[in-house]
Amino acid sequence: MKEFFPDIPKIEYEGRDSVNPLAFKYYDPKRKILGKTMEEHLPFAMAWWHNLCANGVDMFGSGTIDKSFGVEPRTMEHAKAKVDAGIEFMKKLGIKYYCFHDVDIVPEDTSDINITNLRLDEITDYILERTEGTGISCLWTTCNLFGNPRYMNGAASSNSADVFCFAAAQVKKGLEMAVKLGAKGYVFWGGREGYETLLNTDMKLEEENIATLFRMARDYGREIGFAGDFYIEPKAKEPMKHQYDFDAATAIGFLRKYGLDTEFRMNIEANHATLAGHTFQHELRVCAVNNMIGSVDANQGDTLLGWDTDMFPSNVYDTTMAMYEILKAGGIRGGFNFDSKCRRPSNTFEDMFHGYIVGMDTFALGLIKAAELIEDGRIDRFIKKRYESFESGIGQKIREGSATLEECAEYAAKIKKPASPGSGRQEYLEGIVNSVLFSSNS
Ligand code: XLS
Ligand code: CA
Ligand code: CA
Repeated sequence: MKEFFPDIPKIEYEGRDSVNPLAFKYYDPKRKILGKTMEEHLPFAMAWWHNLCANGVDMFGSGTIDKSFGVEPRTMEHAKAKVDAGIEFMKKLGIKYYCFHDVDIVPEDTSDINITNLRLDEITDYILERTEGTGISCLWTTCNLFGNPRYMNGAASSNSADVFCFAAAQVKKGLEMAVKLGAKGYVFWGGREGYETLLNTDMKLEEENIATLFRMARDYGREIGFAGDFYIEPKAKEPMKHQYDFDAATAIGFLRKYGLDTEFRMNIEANHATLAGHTFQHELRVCAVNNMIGSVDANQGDTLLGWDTDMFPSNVYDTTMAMYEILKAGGIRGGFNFDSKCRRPSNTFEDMFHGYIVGMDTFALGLIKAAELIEDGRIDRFIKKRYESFESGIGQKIREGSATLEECAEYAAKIKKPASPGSGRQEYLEGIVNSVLFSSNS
């Protein structure tokens, strides 16, 4: 078998003092944290699209890295070379999962969907054959319902019923591939499900049609034996000016309205939180309190830029607070898919390894620090004390839902003036986070 990355060895854990660029400093797969190994806490996944397809092209310039893998692009031979390169890449990093859109794994035949589907059958057979015995499998599948010009007005939210049917056909195939590859989930990201102007938009119909596609997918998926989770991946904007799945709270409200909240969860992407004006932690907390944590698209945005930069995560503060939410919610159901790409000038295969190394290490360090914060206990104790007025007396009755408006008013009249609710102590708490982050325990 041809080696695609001959200069890259297997990436091993060497510890925080290592200066070897091709080694993990924090990700030690077998190390136990709060009773589970790091690899159990952090099921990492490779994103087919960024890693094996994207070549650095942007709106102002052409590609900077060659991803032909030595064969003619947009052929089945190329599709297979990508499978082989991807498996070598995952093995070298110890990554057990991958995620893809339908047209990441084969070239789409834009004049006949039947030809595309035959290609998908062929490539998924090949993926199964090549991953057999490797321990590598599919985290989730999804469909590209945004790239082809037919989706210019949306997919499920298109004004055209023909286009809706094409989206449905792709989702059907996407679910069949999820079952065939044993995927844990199926993702809906509504790239074009939004609008540019309300002057031409029937928002009510568009939203109803999106819910209809979700319902069809759930019914068909369950019928063919798909036992995994359906995920919605919220994103506020880009490519559309406004996207219907704006953020986690909006998407959860949407699912509840249409009775889909028991089988759908969220796939939270850090960079999309930034675009919605939220933190990654905020989006995860919204999911946690609604029992909706599904999977994570691991990346980071640049707060100085207003678009989706899909950078490899390197900000330990953010991953610590994200892992804090995930640990407190009982862990991740899906995994951590690196929906991340190297910056355009980082244009070698070695840079792709550096991207994954920094991303995996940043989540590993975030996990270590989040566990330390939980074990430290000061934040939890502070929050418990802060709300203690709801543990007895009138507060307890309010909490249990048995107090009336009159009772609360009578209580207020009796005490005449409330005592101070107490300091929020934000600076003290931020200091605790810093002292844990920069302790030398890791
Ligand atoms: C784009 C999205 C996309 C989804 C899958 O911004 O992140 O890549 O993860 O369609
Ligand atoms: Ca994503
Ligand atoms: Ca993104």
